[in-house]
Amino acid sequence: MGSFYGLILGVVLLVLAGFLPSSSSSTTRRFQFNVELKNVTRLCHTKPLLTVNGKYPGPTITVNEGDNVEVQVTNRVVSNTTIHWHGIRQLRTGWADGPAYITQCPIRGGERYTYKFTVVGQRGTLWWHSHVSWQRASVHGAFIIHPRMPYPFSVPIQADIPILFGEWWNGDIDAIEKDMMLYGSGPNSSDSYTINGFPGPLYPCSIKDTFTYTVESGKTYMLRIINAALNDELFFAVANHTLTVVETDAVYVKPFTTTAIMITPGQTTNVLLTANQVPDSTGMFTMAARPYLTSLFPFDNSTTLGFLKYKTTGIQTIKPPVGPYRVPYNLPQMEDTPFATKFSEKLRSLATAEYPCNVPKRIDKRVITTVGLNLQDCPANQTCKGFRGKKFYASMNNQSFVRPTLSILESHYQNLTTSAYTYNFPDKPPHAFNFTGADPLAGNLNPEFGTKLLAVPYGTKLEIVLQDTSLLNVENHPIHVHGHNFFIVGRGFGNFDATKDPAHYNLHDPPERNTVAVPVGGWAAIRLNADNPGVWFIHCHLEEHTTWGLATGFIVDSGPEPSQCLLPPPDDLPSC
Ligand SMILES: *[C@@H]1O[C@H](CO)[C@@H](O)[C@H](O)[C@H]1NC(C)=O
Ligand SMILES: *[C@@H]1O[C@H](CO)[C@@H](O)[C@H](O)[C@H]1NC(C)=O
Ligand SMILES: *[C@@H]1O[C@H](CO)[C@@H](O)[C@H](O)[C@H]1NC(C)=O
Ligand SMILES: *[C@@H]1O[C@H](CO)[C@@H](O)[C@H](O)[C@H]1NC(C)=O
Ligand SMILES: *[C@@H]1O[C@H](CO)[C@@H](O)[C@H](O)[C@H]1NC(C)=O
Ligand SMILES: *[C@@H]1O[C@H](CO)[C@@H](O)[C@H](O)[C@H]1NC(C)=O
Ligand SMILES: *[C@@H]1O[C@H](CO)[C@@H](O)[C@H](O)[C@H]1NC(C)=O
Ligand SMILES: *[C@@H]1O[C@H](CO)[C@@H](O)[C@H](O)[C@H]1NC(C)=O
Ligand SMILES: *[C@@H]1O[C@H](CO)[C@@H](O)[C@H](O)[C@H]1NC(C)=O
Ligand SMILES: [Cu+2]
Repeated sequence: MGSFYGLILGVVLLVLAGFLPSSSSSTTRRFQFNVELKNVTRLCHTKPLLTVNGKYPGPTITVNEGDNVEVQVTNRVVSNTTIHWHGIRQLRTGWADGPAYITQCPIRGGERYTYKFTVVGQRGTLWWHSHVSWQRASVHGAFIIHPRMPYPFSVPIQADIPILFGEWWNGDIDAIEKDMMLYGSGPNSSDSYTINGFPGPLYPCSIKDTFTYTVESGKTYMLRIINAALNDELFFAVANHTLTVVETDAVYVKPFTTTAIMITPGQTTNVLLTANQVPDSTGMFTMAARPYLTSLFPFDNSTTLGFLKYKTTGIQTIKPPVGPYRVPYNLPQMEDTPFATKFSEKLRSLATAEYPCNVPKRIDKRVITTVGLNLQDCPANQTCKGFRGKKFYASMNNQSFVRPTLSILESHYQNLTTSAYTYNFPDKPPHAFNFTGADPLAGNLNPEFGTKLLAVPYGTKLEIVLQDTSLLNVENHPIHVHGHNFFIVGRGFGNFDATKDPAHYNLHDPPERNTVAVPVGGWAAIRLNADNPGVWFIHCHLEEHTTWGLATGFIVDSGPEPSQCLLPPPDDLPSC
C-alpha cells in the first residue's frame, strides 16, 4: 500500500487524456437556479424543504478552470435568499459573493439576480450555499472545477464520487433559528446527519434512504468530500480502506494516506480511494460520518452510514444488507482531539514550481482576535432559556457582529456616509485575559454589539491570529474568510505568544485554505495577501455561532491600477 501511494507523490505523469477538459479559454457557462419549495421525506417526516430546482442536495455545478460562470437565480418563495460560491475568490467581482447585507441586498421573493464571475487560478472541489439565515441547511451543492493541467498525481481515476454531508431536521429550520434567537438558547439539535441527503440505516425509517456507490475492484476513485452540515465538524471513514488526501479547499496538498479525515463545515477534501479489499458475502463496506465535538451543550451525536458496494459476480446482495450495521472501526471517537490535531498537522501545500505556495514571508500587519462565546443578561421583559437564564451570543474581539440593513459593499463603493458600520475593528483583544485558561463562568461574559470592520490598503500582507477563549466553553471554531485563500502558518493549544510562536511558523509549505479549524482551546495564525478589493465576510462556519455574532467584515481598498479595482456593480444587483 504505502509504496503504491508513494508513486503518487508530486509527479505530473500519465494522466488519462480523456478526463482533461478542453482548454478553450473564454467559455461562459450558464446555469439556472430556481429557489423553490419541494416536499421531502426523511426519517418518515415530510416537510416542504427549501431547495434549488427541487433537489436535495442541490445541483452540482461543473466548470473548467478559467471559465466565466453565470448563474441566474430566481427566487420563487416568499423568503429572501442569496447564493454564496464558497471558496471562489471572486477577484474584483465581490458583487457576486453572496452574503446578505455584506456584499448584496437579498433577492426578494419573485425577484431574480444573475451571479457573474470568472474562476481564476482555482481547481478542485468547492461548493455553493445560501447565505441567508439557516437556509443553507438544504440550499447547497457541489461546485467542481476541472483543472487545465493534469492532476499532479499519476493514478488513473475511474470516477469522481461527490460526498456531501448535511444535517436533517424533522422540524422547520427557520422556526428553529427564530426560537434560538428569541429565547437565547442553543438550537434544537438536528435529527440526523446525511450523506448526499440520505441519513442511512442507523436512523429510524431510513433503510431505503441510504447512499450506496458501486465500485470496481482494483480501480481508484476520487471522493470529493464537502461538509455542508450547519453546526458540526465531522470525522469520516470507509471501513477497511485507507484514504489518500490530495486536495483541500480546491488547493492540492502533498498526498498522504490516512484511516479517516476530519472536516469542518465549510471545508472540502478530495481523497483517493482504491477498491483493493476483498469483500465478504454482502459485497458491502460501510462509510460513516459522525461529529468531532467537544461541546458541553447538547448536540446531535448520531452517525450517518452509507455503503461502498463492490461490483462482483456470483454474490447475492441484498440492498442494503440486513443489519447489524457496523460503524467502521477506523472512525475516530467524537472527542478524538488528538486525531483531529494530527490530521491537521499532516496538511501541507504542494509547493512545487507548477503549484507554488505563495505565503507572505513578511507581514505588514498582524491582527489578533479572540473567537468565542458570550452570555448576555436577559432583557427585563423577555424569557431567556440560555445558560443561567441568559442569552447565548458569540464574538470576535468581544464584538458580536450585527448585520446592517444595507449592503456594506454597495455603500462602501458609493462612498455613502452612514453610521451603519465603522472601520475600527480592534487589532487586538480589547482586554487581555487568560484567553484559554479563564474560568468559563466567571466574570462579565457580555459582548459588545456592533458592526466594526477591519480595513486594509490593497496588497497588505496580513496576518490574523484567531484565539479561542474558554468563556463558557472552549470549542473548535471553523473560521471562513471570503474573497481570499489564506495560509495556516501556525497553530497551537493555549494562548498565542507573539514573542515565541512566530519563530515556529511554517513559511515553506503551509496549507492554503478558505476555512481553518482553530484548535479547541488554542489558536491558529493565518496569512493572506489582501489583493482582492471589496468587502469580505469573516465568520465561524458553525451557523449557530455566526448567528450569535461570531463574525466581522474585512475591507480591502482598491489599488492604484485599474486591474486592482473593484468592478462597478451589475445592473440587476438587488436593492434593500
Ligand atoms: C406538500 O404537501 C402538502 C400536503 O400534501 C401540499 O399541501 C403542498 O402543496 C405540498 N407542497 C409542495 C411544495 O409540493
Ligand atoms: C425543538 O424541540 C422541542 C423538543 O423536541 C420541540 O418541542 C420543538 O417543537 C422544537 N422546535 C422547533 C422549532 O422545531
Ligand atoms: C474489515 O476489518 C475488520 C477489522 O480489522 C475485520 O474484522 C474484517 O474482517 C474486515 N472485513 C473485510 C471484508 O475484510
Ligand atoms: C447521545 O446523546 C444522548 C442524549 O444526550 C445520550 O443519551 C446518548 O448516550 C449519546 N450517545 C452517544 C453515542 O454518545
Ligand atoms: C422589551 O422591551 C424593549 C424596550 O422597551 C422593547 O424594545 C422590546 O420590543 C421588548 N421585547 C419584547 C419581546 O417584548
Ligand atoms: C469614492 O471615492 C473614491 C476616492 O475619493 C473615488 O475615487 C471614487 O470615484 C468614489 N466612488 C464613487 C462611486 O463616487
Ligand atoms: C492560564 O490558565 C491556565 C489554566 O488555568 C494556567 O495553567 C496558566 O498558567 C494560565 N496562564 C497565565 C499566564 O496565567
Ligand atoms: C466586552 O464588552 C462588554 C460590553 O462593553 C463589556 O462589559 C465586557 O467587559 C467586555 N469583555 C471583554 C472580555 O472585553
Ligand atoms: C427581505 O429583504 C428586504 C431588503 O433588505 C427587507 O426589507 C425585508 O425585511 C426582508 N424580508 C424578510 C422576511 O426578512
Ligand atoms: Cu464557531
